[in-house]
Amino acid sequence: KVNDDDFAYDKYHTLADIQAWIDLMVKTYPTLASSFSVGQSYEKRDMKGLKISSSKQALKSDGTPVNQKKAVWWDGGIHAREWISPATVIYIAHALLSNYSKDATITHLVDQFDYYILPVFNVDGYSYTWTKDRLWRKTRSKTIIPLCYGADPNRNWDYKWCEGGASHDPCSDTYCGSKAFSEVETLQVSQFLNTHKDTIVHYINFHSYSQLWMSPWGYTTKPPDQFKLQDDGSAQAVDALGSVFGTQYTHGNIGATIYIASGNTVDWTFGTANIIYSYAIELRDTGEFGFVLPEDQIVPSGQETLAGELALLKYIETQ
Ligand code: ING
Ligand code: ZN
Repeated sequence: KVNDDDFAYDKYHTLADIQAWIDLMVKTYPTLASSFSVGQSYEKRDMKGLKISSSKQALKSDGTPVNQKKAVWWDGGIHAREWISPATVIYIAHALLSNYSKDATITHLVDQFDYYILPVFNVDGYSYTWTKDRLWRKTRSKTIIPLCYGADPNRNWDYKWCEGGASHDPCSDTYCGSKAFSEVETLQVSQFLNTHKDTIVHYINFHSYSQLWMSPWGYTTKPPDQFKLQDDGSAQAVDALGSVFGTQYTHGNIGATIYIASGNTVDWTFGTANIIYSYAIELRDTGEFGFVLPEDQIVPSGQETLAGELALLKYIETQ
């Protein structure tokens, strides 16, 4: 169903509506869902997340219980104008909740992992795209240039910070910030991840657009030693995704697949937090509509991305 639970999954929503949706999920699925916060943004908005966790014990392949459940992190909306990313994250989160104990694969994967979901990472920028500038990308912090605002939250992380494919110019859309973690949003997400790094094994940073399923590194065109392990998962995901509507995604390491971009999110989650299955996904489309993807593509994007992610989760579970 598309408009289950008093929320239109086929429409784009304001930050206030998305935060109310989190509360609605907690109310509707109290045994599975809870909310959490990673802190407040520069403009004091809550960076509110949804945690999905079943009370069922996770089991190893030999049937014995695991000591600590492994966890997954998804975030959308790190770049404000990429509206399909929060919408897709919301769709797949709701699919896990509404199909638990109905669909065998989803029930199993919800029992095997805990899920930390931040639908809108860049809350200030996202609000700004609704009220002032639909194509805003960065955060909304003040810089040393009076007329230029914000840093790129996907160039602000403390791993090879601002070495290449990033700018020291505060007026640039890829401004890396005044220092690594100058932005309170990236700092707080990194602190949350540090606190949970013993359990989080899989991270997805959702962007749009270009239809790419990528893994580190972004700071270099060279792939890391664990690349085959990571990219075999991407291949599984892209195959399953394409089998839904035939949408073609490309997979590979960021630097060789799109361009070099240092100080990005998943280089840090992999290189510093040691989350091996760290991915950056560029959702629909390939440029026809770009960031302004029509609403009639939200549910199809959700359906195919869900299929891709379920295949990847099954792969990660067996590694
Ligand atoms: N593209 C991404 C960007 O930040 C990317 C590509 C993803 C680079 C992950 C590095 C790591 O430029 C968009 N459209 O934001
Ligand atoms: Zn982006």
